[in-house]
Amino acid sequence: MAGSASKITDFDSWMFRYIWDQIKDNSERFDLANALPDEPVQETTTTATTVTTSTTTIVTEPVVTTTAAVPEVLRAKFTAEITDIGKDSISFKDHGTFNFTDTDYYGGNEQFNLANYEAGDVVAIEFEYTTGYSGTYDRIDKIISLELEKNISDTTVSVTAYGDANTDGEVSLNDAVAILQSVALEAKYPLTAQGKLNADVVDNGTSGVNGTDALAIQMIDARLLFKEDLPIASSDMDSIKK
Ligand SMILES: [Ca+2]
Ligand SMILES: [Ca+2]
Repeated sequence: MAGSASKITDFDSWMFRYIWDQIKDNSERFDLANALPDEPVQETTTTATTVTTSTTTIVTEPVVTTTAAVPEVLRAKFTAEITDIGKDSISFKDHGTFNFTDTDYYGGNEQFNLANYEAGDVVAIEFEYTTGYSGTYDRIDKIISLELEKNISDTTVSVTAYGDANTDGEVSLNDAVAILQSVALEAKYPLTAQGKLNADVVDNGTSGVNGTDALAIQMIDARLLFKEDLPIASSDMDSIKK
């Protein structure tokens, strides 16, 4: 019987021709142009496998590129003027521009918070930064040290109220406390540039801010002195104390 033998027989050939003739006679019923079988299924599978293989190869290439651009952590230390500062980038004169994209870099230490600085300030800074990350510039990851060498604001700030060290608009014992705290532990209790200017009430401009300034404010609270007496020379204060 046709199809059941392991070899193609004359009967098979005859059967095939017969069927083909029948189909041609009914050509209107069949799409003969597309009657031939598709590519053998096995070949199609082989082609698909090849495509898959080559796709895998293409995917591998960017991985290699990424590996070559592994970020590198470096350290920088210099004293320079801040020439420009935005919400996520800072430029130093002769030292380029860096990104800082989060708040972790200053570890909660406000002295290291770049947002507290402005263009024109001169800072001595040491920090770790990452190269080869996806941002525009190298990124500052951690401030090691940061000191303000020259505050651009110093030349523009003027006294708002002598004795108002905490700049709340009042002259009170709180100002004396703010002064004493900053004298004892400036890193933790710093006065603002404005506060420092207001706080130097005794021997203004020559003595800096110290315990004597706090004492003068305590004397105001005790009505031994008056706000209008400020600033005052230490010699005048001594005569009042006697
Ligand atoms: Ca005050
Ligand atoms: Ca003083």
